[in-house]
Amino acid sequence: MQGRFITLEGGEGAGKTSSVAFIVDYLRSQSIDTLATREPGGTEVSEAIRAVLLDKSLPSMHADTELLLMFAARQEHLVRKILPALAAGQWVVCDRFTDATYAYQGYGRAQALERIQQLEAWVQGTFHPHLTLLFDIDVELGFQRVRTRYAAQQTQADRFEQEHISFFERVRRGYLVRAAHYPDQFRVVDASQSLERVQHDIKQYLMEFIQQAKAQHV
Ligand code: Z5A
Repeated sequence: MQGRFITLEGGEGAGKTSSVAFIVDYLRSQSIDTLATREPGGTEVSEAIRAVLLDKSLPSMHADTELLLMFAARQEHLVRKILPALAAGQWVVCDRFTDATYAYQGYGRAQALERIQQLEAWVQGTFHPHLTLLFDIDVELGFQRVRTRYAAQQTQADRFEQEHISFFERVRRGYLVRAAHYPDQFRVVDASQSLERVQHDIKQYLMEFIQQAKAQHV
């Protein structure tokens, strides 16, 4: 079977990162060779760019710089890791991808969507995720979860997490607009549910997706 590119998207505390291992385990249980990665990041160079992007001790960055760094990290990630893995027949599960750029830089920071489209076309050509699981959650509930995690892990907010709540409301809306525009790509998961219910829904979507992939392969 050909490789497939699955992305996980959503706002703060939606539970994407918690679900990566579940998804990878499920795909492997179906004998699918699977690779997990994330954005920004995924390669040594892209992780270095991530560190700059999230570093709140740096002076504030121009919105264009942030946008270009996201795509610079993505370029490296695509050519060094994602595309080779897909060419080798692996399925790639990526915690965030270009839909995050539309949601955060486009809707969140009000960067022109046409600009993002231009960069997307430059870096990706016609390459897009085969499936995107959007973890949708009320912004305040997501923040409550993140605050609980800070307390448990004694960590602190990064540069993005310091934004005002209205920023994250715009991000959420942006994701939902994209999900409505691209119904073949997106599956929306109600991330406010218990972890068990969330995993149940993810499994249903994955079963359906694997069946489609197998049917296309025959
Ligand atoms: N960014 C961008 O602006 N543009 C781009 O193009 C890209 C990214 C690619 C880093 O992302 C930042 O980069 C991100 C967007 C920006 N900004 N922020 N903020 P990241 O993915 O590394 O970081 P994150 O999105 O902030 O992760 P997060 O806040 O940790 O969210 P999450 O991964 O969806 O949540 P989680 O860690 O899985 O869960 C949070 C807590 O909730 C944790 O304690 C869990 O145990 C708990 N949890 C999870 N699910 C449940 C359920 N169902 N019930 C109860 N508790 C739960």
